[in-house]
Amino acid sequence: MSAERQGDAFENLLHEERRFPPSEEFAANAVAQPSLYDEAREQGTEFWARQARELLTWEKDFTQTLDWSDAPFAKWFVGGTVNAAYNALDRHVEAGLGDRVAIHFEGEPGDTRTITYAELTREVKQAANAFESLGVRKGDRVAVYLPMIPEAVVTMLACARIGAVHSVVFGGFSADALRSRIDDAEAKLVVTSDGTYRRGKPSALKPAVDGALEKEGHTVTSVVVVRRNNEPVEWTEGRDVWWHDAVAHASEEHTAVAHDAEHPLFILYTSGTTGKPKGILHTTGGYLTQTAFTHKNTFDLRPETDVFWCTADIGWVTGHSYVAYAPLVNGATQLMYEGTPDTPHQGRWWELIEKYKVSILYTAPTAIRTFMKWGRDIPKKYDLSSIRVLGSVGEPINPEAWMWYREVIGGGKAPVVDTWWQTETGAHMIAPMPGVTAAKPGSAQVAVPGIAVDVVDEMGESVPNGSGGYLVIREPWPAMLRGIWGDPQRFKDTYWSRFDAMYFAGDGAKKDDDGDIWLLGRVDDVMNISGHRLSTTEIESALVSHPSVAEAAVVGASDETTGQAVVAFVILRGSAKDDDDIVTTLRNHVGKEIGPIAKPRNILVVPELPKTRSGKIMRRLLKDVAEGREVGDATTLSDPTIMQQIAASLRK
Ligand code: 6R9
Repeated sequence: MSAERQGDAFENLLHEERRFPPSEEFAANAVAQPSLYDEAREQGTEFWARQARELLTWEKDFTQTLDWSDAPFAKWFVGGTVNAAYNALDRHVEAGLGDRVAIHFEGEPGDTRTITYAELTREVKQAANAFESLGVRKGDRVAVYLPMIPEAVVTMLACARIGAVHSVVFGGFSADALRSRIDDAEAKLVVTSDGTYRRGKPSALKPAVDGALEKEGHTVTSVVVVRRNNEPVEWTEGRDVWWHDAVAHASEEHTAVAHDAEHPLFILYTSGTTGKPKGILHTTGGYLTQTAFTHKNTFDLRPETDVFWCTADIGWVTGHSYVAYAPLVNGATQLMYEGTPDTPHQGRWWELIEKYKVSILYTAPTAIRTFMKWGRDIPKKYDLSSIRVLGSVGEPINPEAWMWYREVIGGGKAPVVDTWWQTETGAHMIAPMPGVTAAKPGSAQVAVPGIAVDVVDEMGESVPNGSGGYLVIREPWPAMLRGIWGDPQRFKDTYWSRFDAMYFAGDGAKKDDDGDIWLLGRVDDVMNISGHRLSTTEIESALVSHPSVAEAAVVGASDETTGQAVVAFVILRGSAKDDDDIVTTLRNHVGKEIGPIAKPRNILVVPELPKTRSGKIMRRLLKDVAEGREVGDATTLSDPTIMQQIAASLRK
């Protein structure tokens, strides 16, 4: 869909009249004051140099803030050396904060662990020693396939400590998806667990790792396995080692060597418009600076007293930036929860907030809409008065959900900060500052201080207030991706070729009459399901890989709960039978190929697909069908009667 068309659909949002300025008290004491914007404007990149020195402890100071001579490949904080794990851990212990709780962990079955900074530091040092004794060296890649348990954070920080590059693969992805990511990054080590708990039952992870490594030709030499749910697992002697053998017995002494500011920190795969996922590469100094800066300012962080809870899984970028890194770099206390929001009951999250006195909650609109569906009576049963700030991320938050969030969870007074950013941007890029910005329900509003975002038209010209177009970023930023792993050309083509000297985000956006930014969703073929990015092509490839399917087209249709839902149109092979079974079979097939999150909500069997003369599937027409609208202009189809044929077949 073009940005213009999307803009029309969201026209009503621009007439949002409600404003929620911060209370006087909040504004007066806020971490981020209006002067932050002035400083950022006046100081240019030096603003970031100041933040880098203030927020991080450098072993060697940098000599140049930004080297953009090889654009779009940026180098930030040139000449500086820094260790991410030292910044997240050791320095807090050295400063006498060793007894502060770093992580309150709550398992789905209700088991708990309280881990102080001193304890977390010790465990990360042990893990670093264990990984090194398994042959992991600086620059090696480590695949992480773990549930939301503390060992996930320990593993990521242990890699960072050594200078090994972690590649976290979401635990919901299949063995095949894991294997392709292991192969692309040529990972040496995999860290996993026997499994986790899901909806009150043990759920396995290790079998997917075994499946991924079944076929020869991979680069993995060891698999470290955390015991979590005590389910029996298959064991490959010589390759598999238990975490409690390898890590718990390792030495507690480990010196963090500082790495170059541009040393790779991690790779995180995300969906692109083609089937092959992109390995987004982040490096150390700039990433840590901007994640720490935004965590502190967007959320008005008080590390001494706040309890921060970001509900994202570490398999997504939000779980990297705002679980594994920023909260620890800022010395905060955070909650980590393993399970689902409705186990054992639909009030679990609110019970946790009451129990741990969570003061900052950061979650996704899809979760908020689910809670709305369950009803406000459930959260009303709990004491949520500890909540000070509410964050939203992952997709546009509709004004109804925004209002509900503020009223029901935030007691009608906690500021809601809607944060726009991407795997590629590493950290918040557009977000109100809770003590400065008068909030508007549904809008992410303004660029983070020091960040240059704009909305432009087809020609790359900045659009006036009241108009829509494409979201771009005009200046390099510290946490920007440094490339796509192993594919510099794709990096240039995907982000830097649509407009001259601007980063193309792939999102449509509008500026309202005040110049505030409203995000309108993706303009490419990437879908956003419950805040998770999936590419249409990836799911189409999975469908077509089934012997019954001749052709497939996938669209993201708007869905009240998940934002978008996967709707698939398939043409069956002559021999296949069109019945209920085939739909179930294909849904499960996609689940197996990619992961349960990618299972289509609907699969519609059709006789033909709408294609242009050049053979490109016109997904916007299918989207009209999927969303129950009258079908738009179909004149460029090679066969303009196709849409009637499809409609007729669906009425059958
Ligand atoms: C952090 C994250 C990125 C895509 C992005 C956009 C959508 C994220 C949003 C939002 C509207 C927000 N998105 N936050 N849209 N308002 N506050 O989600 O990263 O998984 O890479 O997804 O998500 O479409 O382009 P990632």
